[in-house]
Amino acid sequence: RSTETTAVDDRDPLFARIPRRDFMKAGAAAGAMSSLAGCTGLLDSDDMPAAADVDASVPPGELDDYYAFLSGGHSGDIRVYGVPSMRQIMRIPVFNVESARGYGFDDETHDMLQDAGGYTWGDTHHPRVSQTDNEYDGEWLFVNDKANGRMARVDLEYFETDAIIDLPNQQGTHGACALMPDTRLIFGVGELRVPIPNDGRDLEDPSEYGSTLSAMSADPFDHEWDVRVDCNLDNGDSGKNGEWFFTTSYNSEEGVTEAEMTAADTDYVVAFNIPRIEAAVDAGEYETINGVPVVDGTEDSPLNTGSEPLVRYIDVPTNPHGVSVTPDGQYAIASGKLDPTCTIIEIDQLTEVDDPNDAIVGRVNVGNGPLHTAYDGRGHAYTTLFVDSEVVKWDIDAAVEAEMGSADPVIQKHEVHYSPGHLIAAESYTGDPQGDWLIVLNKLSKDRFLPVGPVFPENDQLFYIGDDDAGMELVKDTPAYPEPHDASIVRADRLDPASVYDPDDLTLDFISTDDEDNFIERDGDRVHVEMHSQRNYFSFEDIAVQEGDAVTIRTTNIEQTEDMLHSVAIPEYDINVKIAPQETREVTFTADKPGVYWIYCAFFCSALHLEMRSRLLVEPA
Ligand code: CUK
Ligand code: CUA
Ligand code: CA
Repeated sequence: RSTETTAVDDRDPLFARIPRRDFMKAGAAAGAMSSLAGCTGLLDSDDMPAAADVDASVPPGELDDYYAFLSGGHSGDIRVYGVPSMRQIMRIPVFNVESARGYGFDDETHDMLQDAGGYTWGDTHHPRVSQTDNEYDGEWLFVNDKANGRMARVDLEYFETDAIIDLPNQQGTHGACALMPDTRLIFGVGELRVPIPNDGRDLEDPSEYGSTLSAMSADPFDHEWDVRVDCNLDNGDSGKNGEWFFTTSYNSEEGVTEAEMTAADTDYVVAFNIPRIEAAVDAGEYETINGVPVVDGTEDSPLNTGSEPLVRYIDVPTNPHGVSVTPDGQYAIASGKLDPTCTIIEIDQLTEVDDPNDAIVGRVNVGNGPLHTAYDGRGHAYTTLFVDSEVVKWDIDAAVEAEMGSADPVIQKHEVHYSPGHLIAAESYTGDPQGDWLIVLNKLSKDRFLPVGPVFPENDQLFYIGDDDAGMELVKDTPAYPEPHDASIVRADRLDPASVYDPDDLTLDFISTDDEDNFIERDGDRVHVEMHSQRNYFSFEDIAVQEGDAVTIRTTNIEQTEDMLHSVAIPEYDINVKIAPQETREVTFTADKPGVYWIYCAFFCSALHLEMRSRLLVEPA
């Protein structure tokens, strides 16, 4: 393996580590993407650099080619990595409170978390970036909360969570994905069957439980409607032309115990006909539950009869897990989990056939415990094998042509360390995967890192997959704090993050250095402070209040220099409000403890950072 980096001067900086080729993807990076749309399936790996020529080290001072957004699992956040370096660049708190980013501390983010249920944690699994015309547009990231039945939106201009929807008819939002090609709707997929509404009725009657697919608009981020089904729903992915949304179901039995949920030989891929469902909503064919229109998509629903059923139930081997749609939109591929096969469903057939099982056009034997499948845009699928601790590369067309259950389409198996869940290839969820990098999210790391006690990190393994002759090549191990489930890998030039705030994007007015902007005002027992900060002061040396006052402190960081952050930290009042350049935030608290409290800045901002402070004086009542 060459560790040398090729000279970068005459190359597109985005592909600094990939030698130039007469390379359609490089042309795409230069803006020719639209004219190439649809032909990328014709690429073979001769257009990609050989494995031996690729260097994933990314030397100091150089930038990565891709962003990877990994879910944090029950940490409740999103992690931002650079690929191929696998350096963790940032974390975005979503359902968790995070002091270093002031998230959950200032009034706006605190109220957002309170309005979304007031929980202190969530369980993020599926971070999906918005797309336009089946390409990432870099605007939004959406992610689920499997713990509390919620969906969140992250603004990728500021890399911060700006909206959370609590889904009242759903417990355990697992799958999450936008409707392609244009992110017109966002779907949260309800995993845990519960009574709907879950208000104490039918506790002991699981046959009355159900789950929902919930649809939200992207911007504004609003809950639009639900579809109710009897079975559970698990992972989800969208077709590419706005018609079908797919989820797996492992509990078609409507069971409660593990034995009941694994009793049947088959479960479902559930295919939702989105235009039909929307027509039903428009026609008023729904019941309003918890303020949300809920359409009946159960198997016995009157809406599921006739030539265009709302929801189609496709039988697949018992307890499937992942489902993902091929980049060309032709197939939905479901992974068997308890069955060693992946089932290939031809999407266009779903509107042709009477029996939805007739849309199954292939079944490939990949190995033990298949969970998730990713794509390289060259006609290959890559499936994780949880039980075998392997990734298997196989040929999609060959699998459609082969006999059902054949292992012949398998091209290569590569061991991973250990027990992989998701895997994700660069831009695999779009119509045009890049075909160079693949990250495998391993649940166990065992012996791969220095021991750190009984809680082990996970292991995110980077593979180079651009060289079909050399095959998949393991490039590096990366320890991960528990626990990423899925990721989206997005070409860096598709994002355009802000480096300072635009005050017009914020709800609070900017507080300048003008005297009239800066004041301490009392109204009864309410004290309102407006101040600004910059290196190395806050507007007021002292803020004097009475014990019991309700105090609001609004602060603008007037710095125009990027990367020059301050915060408003108040010891023993549990407050740390981050203020980035040109940002205005406020915090409200009750001054219930008399004494002297040094308001300080928690970001090390200058040589006089420690001196950057003011006194909060709370006079006893
Ligand atoms: S995931 Cu949520 S259980 Cu396989 Cu898509 Cu890990
Ligand atoms: Cu501002 Cu330290
Ligand atoms: Ca089952």
